[in-house]
Amino acid sequence: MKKGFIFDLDGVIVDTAKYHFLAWQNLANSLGISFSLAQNEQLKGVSRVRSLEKILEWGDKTISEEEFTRLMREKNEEYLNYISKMDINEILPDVPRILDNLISRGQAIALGSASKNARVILEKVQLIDKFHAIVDGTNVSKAKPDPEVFLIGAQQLDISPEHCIVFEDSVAGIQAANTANMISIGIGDAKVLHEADYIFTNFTEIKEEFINNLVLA
Ligand code: B16
Ligand code: MG
Repeated sequence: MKKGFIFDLDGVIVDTAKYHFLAWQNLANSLGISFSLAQNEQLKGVSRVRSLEKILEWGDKTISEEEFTRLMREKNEEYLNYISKMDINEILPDVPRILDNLISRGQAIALGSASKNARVILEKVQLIDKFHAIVDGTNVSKAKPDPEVFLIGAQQLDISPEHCIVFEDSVAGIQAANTANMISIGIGDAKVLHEADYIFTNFTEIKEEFINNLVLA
């Protein structure tokens, strides 16, 4: 049976959290706010606007609307500078194996990401042609845990939500998939992603038999 497989981007296909960290840390420090790796973890899957709002809350800082817009632009410019140096070596282990396996079985594949930079990242790592639909931060009005991004993905693939499977690394993303009535697969720490239907540390743990069962279910 044809199923819809929807992949998150950051933390699932590539690890861009390290680049977000460098750029957010620079921005926070310029405002006299400290920014830790643990705080960066809390920004995974969170939109750009909400991320800056959270950093300002942590630093107990208020800024004008103009400065907010300027800081967001500068952060994104620095982030894009790191992205411009990405190549296929940054694809997380076994992602191509899973994508190629699904493609060879005629399955439908979509991206469901909060990032407004998703297309440029997929182009840099040369995976853009593997996706039948790309839904990203430029297409949605409601952020995860709202299911909008995955529901639009299902719609674009022309597959009903209950026949879709989502791979996600963030708690908000798992909640979004569950609310959308899709099968949720957490990629990462089982303690953090315990709301997922299935959890794997990374794609190397996902065997062909598991994919078979998802396709045939
Ligand atoms: P951008 P995902 C999310 O991507 C990231 O996890 C999150 O840290 C980031 O703030 C958000 O995209 C927006 O990214 O600034 O590039 O628009 O995990 O949903 O693929
Ligand atoms: Mg993610």
